[in-house]
Amino acid sequence: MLSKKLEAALNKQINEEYYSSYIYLAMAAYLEDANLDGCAHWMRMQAQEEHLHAMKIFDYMIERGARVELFAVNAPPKEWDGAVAAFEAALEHEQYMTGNINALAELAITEKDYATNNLMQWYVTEQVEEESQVEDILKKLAMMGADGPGLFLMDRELMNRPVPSIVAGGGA
Ligand code: OFO
Repeated sequence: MLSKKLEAALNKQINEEYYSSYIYLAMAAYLEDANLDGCAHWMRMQAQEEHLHAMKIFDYMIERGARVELFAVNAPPKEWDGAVAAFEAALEHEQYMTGNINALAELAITEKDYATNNLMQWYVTEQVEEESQVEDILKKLAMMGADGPGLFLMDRELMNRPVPSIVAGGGA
């Protein structure tokens, strides 16, 4: 059984993951509108990945006999000041998510729930990858130039992002 505190915190995190999915979908819509199909594709894939992050917690809670509760998802912003600003906002968002995950891992340890801590360690590793991926895109954009040919090339590269999947206990 999960403690009531952890149950509430995990339910909140499911909502945070859905908000993440929503904000990336909003960025995809914004970038589609700017004719940056590759950047938009990358954001769509990220939105799908966040859905998988939410479902991994959902499935874990069911397995532990906890009660999943779904809350309303806040509306994300609609506009950013260009592709670089959208990726900067993505990085900022991932840093915020890392803070949430760290707090959950800490709570699991305080509650002596080592299985939940183990699950959270998966997310801790995942967050390192998530932040690093966006940082990498931002560095490349800074190197190649964030408008004109640089952005055009980056847009083509980002089109190659594969559809995410999470295998049991594994990564996305
Ligand atoms: Fe992008 O983060 Fe989920 O957890």
